[in-house]
Amino acid sequence: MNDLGRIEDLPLEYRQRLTEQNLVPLWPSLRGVMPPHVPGPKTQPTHWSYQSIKPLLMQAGELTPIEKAERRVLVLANPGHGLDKMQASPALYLGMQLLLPGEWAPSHRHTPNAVRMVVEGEGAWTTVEGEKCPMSRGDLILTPSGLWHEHGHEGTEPVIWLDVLDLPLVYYMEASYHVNGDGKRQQVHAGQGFRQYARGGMRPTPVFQSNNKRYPMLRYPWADARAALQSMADNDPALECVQITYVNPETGEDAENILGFYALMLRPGQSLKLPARSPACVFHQIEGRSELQIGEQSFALELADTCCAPGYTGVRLRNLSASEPAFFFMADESPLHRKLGIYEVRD
Ligand code: GTQ
Repeated sequence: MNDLGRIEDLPLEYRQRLTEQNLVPLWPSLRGVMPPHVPGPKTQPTHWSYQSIKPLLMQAGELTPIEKAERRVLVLANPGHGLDKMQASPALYLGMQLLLPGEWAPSHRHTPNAVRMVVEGEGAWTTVEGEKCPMSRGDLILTPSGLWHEHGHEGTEPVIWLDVLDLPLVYYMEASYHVNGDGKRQQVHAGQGFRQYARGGMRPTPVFQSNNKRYPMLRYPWADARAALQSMADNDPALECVQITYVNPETGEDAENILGFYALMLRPGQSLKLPARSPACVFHQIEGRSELQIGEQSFALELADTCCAPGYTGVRLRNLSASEPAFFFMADESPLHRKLGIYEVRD
């Protein structure tokens, strides 16, 4: 590779004249913005332990009333980007949210798309555009861009969930904003997408009414996702990667526009090598214990732990139990990379 000219090679007076006109010479920075063969990621492989997060989140519950927080969240920030950037990867934001019994996080809507993966506790719900979605461990609930949503809690124990948003990207696009509701509870209407679309391969027939909702399914119960994975594994004992994608049941496309969401099962004792792909990816342990090798680094994942892998990096997953399956929730930037035409699989 030939060496390109450095900024220091240019006379100071010339550099100053460029700056005055808001001009920059490309060649000293060309290799930096387009490095050879692989990008230079800021995203570092990072592990967040749920056992470490939980007491700090409970303490936030004592320190900050919900009225002073609106959303009581500790953000899982990737040190490679700087903690103040509040991002796990270029497009992924992760937060652990606590709602205490009787609390209410009022209705609002915002441009970033969000999902919730329920980690612990019963009795909370999220109402999305009038559809009340109960929150149980492992359930995935969508709150896509522009849809009104609020969280409430009628149970007796704290409820904690993982928020996954495309906030870093939408913020970078200078398109991130929110709108508050009228401070009242949403009117709840009858009908729930997870009942309407209760079985794969069957969708409601629109004889009198069209099924033209952009987001027909807002809650994906863990019981259904788990059963789908288990029956895939039973159906084909040779199937290496037992994984499902959360999709829009009307179109079969990704559930949201920018981030992709998946559940993955490792059989007892299974080790699985995922190829290096261009998008960054997040792994959250829903059941079991595992070891994750991301590039050269290894992490031990306990229940409800979360890990982030940069793009262009192979990931090896290993179930640490010889008798029980392990389950992960995953989120990645694949839909975005595909739309941009930059999606790649390397090996
Ligand atoms: O629950 O609506 O983690 O608006 C960040 C922003 C959660 C939410 C977050 C939000 C929410």
